[in-house]
Amino acid sequence: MAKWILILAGLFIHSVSGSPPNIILIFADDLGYGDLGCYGHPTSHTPNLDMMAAKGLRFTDFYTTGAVCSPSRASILTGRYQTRSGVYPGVFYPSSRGGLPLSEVTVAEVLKSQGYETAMVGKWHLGYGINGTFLPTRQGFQHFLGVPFSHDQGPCQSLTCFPPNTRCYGTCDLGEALLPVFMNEKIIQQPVNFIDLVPLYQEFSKSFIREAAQNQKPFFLYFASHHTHYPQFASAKYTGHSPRGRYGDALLEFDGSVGELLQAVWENGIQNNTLFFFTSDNGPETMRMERGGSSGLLKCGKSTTYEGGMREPAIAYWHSKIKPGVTSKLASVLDILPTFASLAGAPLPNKTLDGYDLSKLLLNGGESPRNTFHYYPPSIDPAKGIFALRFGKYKAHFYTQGAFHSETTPDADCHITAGLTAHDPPLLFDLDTDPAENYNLLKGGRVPKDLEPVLNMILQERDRFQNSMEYGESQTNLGKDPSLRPCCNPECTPKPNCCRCQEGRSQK
Ligand code: CSN
Ligand code: MG
Repeated sequence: MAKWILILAGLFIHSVSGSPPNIILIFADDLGYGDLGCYGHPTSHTPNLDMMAAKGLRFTDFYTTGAVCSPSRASILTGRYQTRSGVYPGVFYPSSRGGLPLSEVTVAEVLKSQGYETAMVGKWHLGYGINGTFLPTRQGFQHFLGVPFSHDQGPCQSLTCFPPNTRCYGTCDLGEALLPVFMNEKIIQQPVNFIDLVPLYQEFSKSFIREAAQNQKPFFLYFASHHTHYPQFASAKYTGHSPRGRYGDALLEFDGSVGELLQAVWENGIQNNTLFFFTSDNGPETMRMERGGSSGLLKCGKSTTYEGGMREPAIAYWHSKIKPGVTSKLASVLDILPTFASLAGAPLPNKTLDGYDLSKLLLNGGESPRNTFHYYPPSIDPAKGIFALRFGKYKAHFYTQGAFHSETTPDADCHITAGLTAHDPPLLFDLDTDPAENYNLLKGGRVPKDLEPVLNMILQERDRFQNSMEYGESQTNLGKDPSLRPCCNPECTPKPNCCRCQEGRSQK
């Protein structure tokens, strides 16, 4: 009798407080601020993301922490700057010894401990290591289907572009390993067949959603797309269908996969209890010219600390919960873990976090607790620290540097020839009136009287932040070991060409 009362009371409390929401976190790769239809691109077709933007909350001032992949991915999963986890400088390679340290607590671990079913699909890029030490399955994801690094980190000949046997666009010579597809910790295909890859991801994602819904288990799906990173590819359904060319086709396939996730949620009747969050890991590779992405009106792109490198499109969509709107409140990938933890009623990890709980901003149109954002370059050097600081509407650049990834547009500040330059006083921009960072408010290093108080606060915040930062040991500098490159036939020779398998069977 007492037992039944307890169970009934438990059910009642559960229904009053609402069950924890399902969360689908969609992360694009190298997709810029200007690449989506809903962010103003004239020839991108992104109807599903545009629908999410129209019916959800679209962010205008959302930042990623890295102008390249691995650091952004470390931050979105841990709620911490990449300096703390040691995911710097640069990115991981297939033969890197390091990875996101297992001592870090990921949002998947936070949600799993609350009873969530957790899965990851797509690009990991947070290390592989000896015997797969750093795979997603070791970081809180119960299921993983995907590639552990970037798809340009395999030799070009492993890329099956469309139509088959066509040369991939550009140079594709980062070749280290034939690209493997992992199911959990096992290689099921090597090299990747790009034409079938996204359909494979979709099947996996849909059955994960269906099973969790049928078992009435809350779930967390981290959908980390390879699109729209170079070299662009798309399955037959999408190839040749975008007026924007090959980049547009890749984007079309990405948007189509978002549409299928939406459809799966609707089909399972869980739309009132499922949050979709979309953003991208870093700005566009403008050096790919018309085959690269676009940062829209923002300055420069990937690998720079200008806005185009780190300000990203972002959309929060939750049918019947989040009111449609646009927010210019500051937000970041750092805020994902605290926000998701709050929505799930999960305790925060016992770690120094750099993110804020944005659940009030999402659900009640409330304020954002964030008023600052700190910009680290890809080549983090503790002696220099942050390159730039966002303070309210102002942005100060203490260092600027162009980059190879931001070549070819007419703005010479973006190019590799624009070497590392220190600015004292900093360059100062008002991003509300000048989001393109065209007009330095401290021209010729002169500080107008009315800007002195702002500049002082900025310098104080910089010092406070730099003094409080605890740098973890660099994980990307632990060296490389070619024997770590994933191979489905571990004993075969000569590598990497002998590493060929299909569904676990070796291919001769
Ligand atoms: S990234 O792109 O993974 O999206 O950051 O595929 O910075 O040396 C970046 N890099 C390979 C890449 C190398 C990538 C680098
Ligand atoms: Mg990237």
